[in-house]
Amino acid sequence: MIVTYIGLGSNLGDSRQILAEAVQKLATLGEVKTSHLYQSPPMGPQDQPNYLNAVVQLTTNLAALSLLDRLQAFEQEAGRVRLRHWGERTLDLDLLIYGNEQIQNERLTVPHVGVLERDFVLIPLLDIDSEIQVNDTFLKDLDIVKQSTLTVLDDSNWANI
Ligand code: A4P
Ligand code: MG
Repeated sequence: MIVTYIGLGSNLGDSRQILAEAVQKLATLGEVKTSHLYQSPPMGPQDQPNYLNAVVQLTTNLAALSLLDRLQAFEQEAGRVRLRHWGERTLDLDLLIYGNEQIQNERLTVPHVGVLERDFVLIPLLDIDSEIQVNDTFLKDLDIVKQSTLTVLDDSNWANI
């Protein structure tokens, strides 16, 4: 079994519902743990709504590319349309971390390029594992974590799992 982390984001449609459904779909692939749910200002074009973001820890025996296939299928099922780079979307599922593996091929870069730079990824990752490291860096020690612009939306069991 491999411990993986998936980043969830949405800023179109009923984002809260869309993310809760995504967690339930991820739970069909293995054991899941969820972060809190956050609201974050958009990275990229500013003329788009705020995002809801969360991270799920998924322990699974799926191979990385098979997992990516499932994530992309879940995005499509959520009616994903991709309008522009870093632009609005109903559901974005990014494979952030796959065990300790470094993966580099035409479909997949893992750890995900944004992990160390995005507070909306780092803060929820730290909810799940406060000692988590990527490339020998303790995520809790990064400056961006201390200057976060995120708002926690809910401390309860938002994904209903
Ligand atoms: N791909 C490569 N590596 C990975 C990986 N680790 N996980 C490839 C998932 N996919 C990976 O993905 C394009 C291709 O990346 C896929 O075909 C896959 O083979 P995509 O989902 O179509 O596009 P994308 O990369 O998600 O879009 P884009 O526009 O590059 O954006 P990002 O980097 O995902 O960022 N602001 C806030 N506050 N919160 C957000 O969640 N998200 C974005 C999107 C922008 N601003 C945001 C947020
Ligand atoms: Mg993506």
